[in-house]
Amino acid sequence: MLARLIRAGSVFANARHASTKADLRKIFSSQLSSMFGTEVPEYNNFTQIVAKSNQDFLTNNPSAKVDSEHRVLAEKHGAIRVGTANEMNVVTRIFSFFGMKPVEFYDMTQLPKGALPIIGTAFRPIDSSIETSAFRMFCSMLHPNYIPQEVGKEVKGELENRTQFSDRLIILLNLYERDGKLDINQEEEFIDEVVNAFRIKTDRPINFPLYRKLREINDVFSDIVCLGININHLTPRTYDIRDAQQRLEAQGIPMKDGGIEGPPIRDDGPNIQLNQTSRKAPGEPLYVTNDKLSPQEFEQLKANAPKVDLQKDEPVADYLARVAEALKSNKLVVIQHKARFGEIESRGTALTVEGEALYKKMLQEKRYKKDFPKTHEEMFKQGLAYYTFEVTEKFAPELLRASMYIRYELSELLDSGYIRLVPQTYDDFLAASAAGIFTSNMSTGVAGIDKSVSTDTRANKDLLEKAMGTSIISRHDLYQAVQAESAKNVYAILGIKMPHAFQVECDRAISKNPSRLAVSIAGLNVL
Ligand code: OOG
Ligand code: NI
Repeated sequence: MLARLIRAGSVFANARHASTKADLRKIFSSQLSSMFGTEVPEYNNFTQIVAKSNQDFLTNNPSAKVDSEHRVLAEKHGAIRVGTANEMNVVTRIFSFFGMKPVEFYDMTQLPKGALPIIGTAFRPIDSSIETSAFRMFCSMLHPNYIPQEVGKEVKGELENRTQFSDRLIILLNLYERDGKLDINQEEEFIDEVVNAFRIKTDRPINFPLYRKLREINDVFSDIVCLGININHLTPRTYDIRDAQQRLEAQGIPMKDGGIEGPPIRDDGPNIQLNQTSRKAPGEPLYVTNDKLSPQEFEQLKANAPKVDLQKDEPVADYLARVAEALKSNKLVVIQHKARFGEIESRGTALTVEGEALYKKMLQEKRYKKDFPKTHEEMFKQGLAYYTFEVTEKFAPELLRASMYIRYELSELLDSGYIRLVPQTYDDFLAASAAGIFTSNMSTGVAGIDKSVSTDTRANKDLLEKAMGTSIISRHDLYQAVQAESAKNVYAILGIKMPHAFQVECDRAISKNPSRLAVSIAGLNVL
């Protein structure tokens, strides 16, 4: 309802032409939130607690040196899991409508701990419209190699025959790709169709024998195959993730084991990259059956179906055996499916390739907190993190005079106070954290994936790119291009020339900027 008011009121009403990508993302994100809040009622309480933490942070830290308020308070990411290359292809095209492009490859099959049968990427804005709406979507695809042979035929049959997208959605998508836009009514309709496609499909009985085999291997597996595409979390961004976590716990919300994922949080220096944690999935009712029930039979049986609850720390095989037992005397049983949860995150500064290497090394040597540079100036001068630059109020006639003879380095301009640093926010994800989040709701005693069928990361990335019909963008190319453009810009504003080698370096970074290169999908220019 709220989303409809927003649409009717501000954004759409004034838009004579197709809306901007940022507008579309705002609407999409807000409609997904209301849908998710209706399906997972705990989510509303969860987001209110997080919002209060953010408000109090802003009251206590009015000059907080993080992203602008509108960005942090409105920002969210979602996650979906798809079952086939075809589905991956369609979601890639859907996200492109919202100006969200695949950035970075996350290979969960190759993780040393808690490997999962999935490979993924994150769809996000790759141009400056990220400042207006940074909505992102982590999307993972089931890796076909890991479908166990004994259920191979059944799983493939299930996946190939299912329809996750309505005919209307596909028609509108084709129309958009043909014309490069939709009209306002079609945009609205398209967003409704996409939100519907991302609802959980718990309104029909699930085939228990298949569900059982898959869940015993891994919950992610049974979720993808048996429940279809669904938003499994929608993560608000926090200013202070530890404060938000404490408040959630104080309200009796059970948080995941293993604490906050990502780099250790520092009180005496800028935080880097990404920190995340999540609540344990509340578990939602799922109807299972061994039979083929007609819709009428299903409706009749629903009211009296017994519920079999998962006990604390109960091995999944035992739990599912109890369900199988209950199914001997009942055609329909309600079980607990633990997939959807609540996550929170806080975002720090993006590190360069060198910065990431140094961070990793120091982390291994257990001296990151002590020894990693603690100011933005140092991080910048050592080339460890990405920045943009702003010209300060300092008056520059002497700079202009001297610049006839001297070409100033960026660090000299910084030292003399002509420019200031603005850290670039880390807009991506971390594979190890993603795995930590993925596994946090895993049942006790799952079998894990069969490593003997694994292929290397390059082959896995190729597989995902082929499915998507487009290549995955490197996060470093994006951050580097943004930094280089900003550097050129401050020299232009100050009216001075760049050192030659630095100019060449900047031009090279800018020419590699993927947001300027058309990403081609199915032969069409969709940027
Ligand atoms: C989790 C996907 C990873 C994150 O924030 O790292 C993710 C999942 O699908 O369970 O969203
Ligand atoms: Ni997430």
